[in-house]
Amino acid sequence: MLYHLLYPLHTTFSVFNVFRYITFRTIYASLTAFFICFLLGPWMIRKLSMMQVGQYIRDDGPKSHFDKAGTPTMGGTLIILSLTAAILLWSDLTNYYVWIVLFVIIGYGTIGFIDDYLMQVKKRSMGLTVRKKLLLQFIVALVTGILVYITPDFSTQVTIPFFKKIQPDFGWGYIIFAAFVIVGASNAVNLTDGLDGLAIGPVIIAAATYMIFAYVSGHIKIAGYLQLNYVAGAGELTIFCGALAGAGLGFLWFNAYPAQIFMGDVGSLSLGAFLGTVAVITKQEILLALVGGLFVIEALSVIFQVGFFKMTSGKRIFRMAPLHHHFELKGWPEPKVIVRFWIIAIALALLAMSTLKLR
Ligand code: 57M
Repeated sequence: MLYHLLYPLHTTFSVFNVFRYITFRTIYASLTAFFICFLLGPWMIRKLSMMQVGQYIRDDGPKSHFDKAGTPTMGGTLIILSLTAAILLWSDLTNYYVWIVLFVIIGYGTIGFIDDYLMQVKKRSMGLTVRKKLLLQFIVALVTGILVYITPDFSTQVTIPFFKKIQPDFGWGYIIFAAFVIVGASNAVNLTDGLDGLAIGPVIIAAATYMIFAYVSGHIKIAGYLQLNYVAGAGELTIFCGALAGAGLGFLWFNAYPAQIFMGDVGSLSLGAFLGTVAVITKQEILLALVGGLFVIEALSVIFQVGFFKMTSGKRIFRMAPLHHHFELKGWPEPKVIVRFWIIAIALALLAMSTLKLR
């Protein structure tokens, strides 16, 4: 809105020219989202506590989690609110991709909200059934895939990291591929969200990384120079990624160990889906496995553990899956697991960024 209200004034006051720049608007969107989250956080925590929206803790998990019972959850609503407000203020609302990403966040936020809400109503640690949750996730993801596919000039070729000459064209199959990227990312972030700040830290790191990729792929000259797919309009997602990083930092303030609030499925499902969608639009779909490598490691630990558990009728590879529980049960203090996992996430994001040159 600020962009639409203030930029036209640049013909009279040249200072408003600054609103034209994506970089300027990204910084302010990020600060706006941060401050909304930071300032509303205490109010939200009080409100959720008053409404008794507290976490139920499974009794088969690590014992160190038992005293987390009652921590207010559904803090993801605050992230979504601050992110949306920052986007409405600072981005170009005529941009089609901005609306696609908003649709994804609100769609997945609603699925997560229903899940969290049912958990509260049923007063136990399970909300929607896995099957229903997956079905809803696929419906929103397929609609998103179609919306992207029908965008004029959107390429259905898939970028393979480190190999610029190999770009398989998926044709209409791209819709299904995009849906898998979005659903996979959403669930991987959800599985990671099991220790204080463990999910939001790598989400901030991934958002900051895609902020660079969105800028580059939406800039015809830089994309050409780096021999990346140019996606007209994708530059506006730089602002979105910056706002997510800002909102994430604001949330981390309260979610840092020992957490005063959890994000809930409303947060984890929507943030994961956000990353998947941005990866699709910026044409860095497969690179997400590296940018969000920590989420992939956590998801793989569950796949292997559950597979092995079923095949061997009860034997385990890890002490407990997802992987963060394994290290907790080995005796690592929670903050140590969290910070070490963040370090891995940063290293993987740097590796992913090197593909800008190493191709
Ligand atoms: C949800 N939810 C957290 C919080 C957060 C297939 C199976 C591996 C699935 C998996 C699962 O259900 N994962 C998804 C994980 C929960 O956090 C809530 O959920 C939201 C995210 N969706 O925002 O609202 C708990 O995590 C802790 N937490 C924090 N700080 C945070 O900032 O400490 C969360 C956020 C919270 C809190 O304790 O209550 C969760 O872990 O439940 N299932 C599992 O993860 C279970 N694993 C399992 O059963 N593994 C088995 C294999 C054979 C399937 C095994 O390895 O033996 C574990 N989860 C728990 N206890 N809680 C096992 C035991």
